[in-house]
Amino acid sequence: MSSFVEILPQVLEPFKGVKKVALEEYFTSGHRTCQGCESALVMKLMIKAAGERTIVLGSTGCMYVANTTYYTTPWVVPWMHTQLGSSGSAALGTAAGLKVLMRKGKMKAEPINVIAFCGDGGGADMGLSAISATLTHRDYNCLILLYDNESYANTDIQASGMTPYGAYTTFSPAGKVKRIMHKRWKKNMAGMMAAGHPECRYVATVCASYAVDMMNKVRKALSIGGPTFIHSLDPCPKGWDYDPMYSHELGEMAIKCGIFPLYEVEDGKLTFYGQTKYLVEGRTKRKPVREYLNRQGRFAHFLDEDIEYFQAKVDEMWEKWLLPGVIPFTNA
Ligand SMILES: Cc1ncc(C[n+]2csc(CCOP(=O)(O)OP(=O)(O)O)c2C)c(N)n1
Ligand code: SF4
Ligand SMILES: [Mg+2]
Repeated sequence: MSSFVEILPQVLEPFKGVKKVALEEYFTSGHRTCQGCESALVMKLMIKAAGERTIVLGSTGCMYVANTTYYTTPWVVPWMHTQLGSSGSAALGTAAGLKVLMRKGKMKAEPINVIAFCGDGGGADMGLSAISATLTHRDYNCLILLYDNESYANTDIQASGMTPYGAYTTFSPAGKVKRIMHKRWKKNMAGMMAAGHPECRYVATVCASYAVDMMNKVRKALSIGGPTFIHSLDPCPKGWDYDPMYSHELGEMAIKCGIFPLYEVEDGKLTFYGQTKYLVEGRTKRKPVREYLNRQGRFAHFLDEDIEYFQAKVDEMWEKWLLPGVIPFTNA
């Protein structure tokens, strides 16, 4: 009989306030992301939350290319690039590989976090099937973090399945004949992962504008173990076309307008948190989406009717969905 003892995930207690956040940095200088890049902040906070016993894998995109330009890297932990659609496979394969090496006594048996990140193009479009498959394998401890800058940013801002309705991208430029080129409502990625993967014990949405909350969701996902999934909304000055100093504020506005609800689903139980919880409980009111859209050049071509359409769709998410912003069904 094997004497191998199953390695349980390390329990990472939540940071109790900003003053208690770890000081160590594992994503440091040496990258070339744009000024104000929120996705780079997500990387920094994600690995700060996870700590040094972590392997990071990442699919092609800004967080690969701009972070590991020839012979430089900001990563202080082991890091590997994986193909654009492969964050799910890389996460599962690495977690499985570690497990086998430990079982065979070829490396010290200890909890090691495995995090694979992907962009919205790589994760919500191209790599969706691999992520879905990974979330069905309960025996392997890995976290998939989708950083959503709402375009294929690295190749110069093409529309993805996560690009908001009407946004200007290089694939959907506003023209004289057609003002709105991109008419799809954004995919509901976290809701889809939570609703469709009974073996996945934890799904959360985060925004780095609420940094401590964001880090604590990463810590919780890693502590729960098994395959877990986090979706982060990341303002991108280049693709969204605004002054880089407003990244933080735009993240907050996306939440306060109700465009991106913050929630977690743990073992099938849904909890709204942060500003979204206040909205759900009626303690605050949703800000008009106009205030958010008008701050970004990618919506500069919007007329009043476009803003009204956008507002009506967000209202629908809140007023008609079975669970506000999460489950897009209505009771018959
Ligand atoms: C299979 C494949 N198709 C296309 C590309 C070209 N490519 C490299 S990065 C990228 C954009 C990825 O977008 P996303 O995943 O959203 O990450 P972001 O660049 O926005 O950070 C594309 C299309 C590629 N590397 N591999
Ligand atoms: S294009 Fe956007 S996501 Fe890419 S490095 Fe610049 S700010 Fe970050
Ligand atoms: Mg992207």
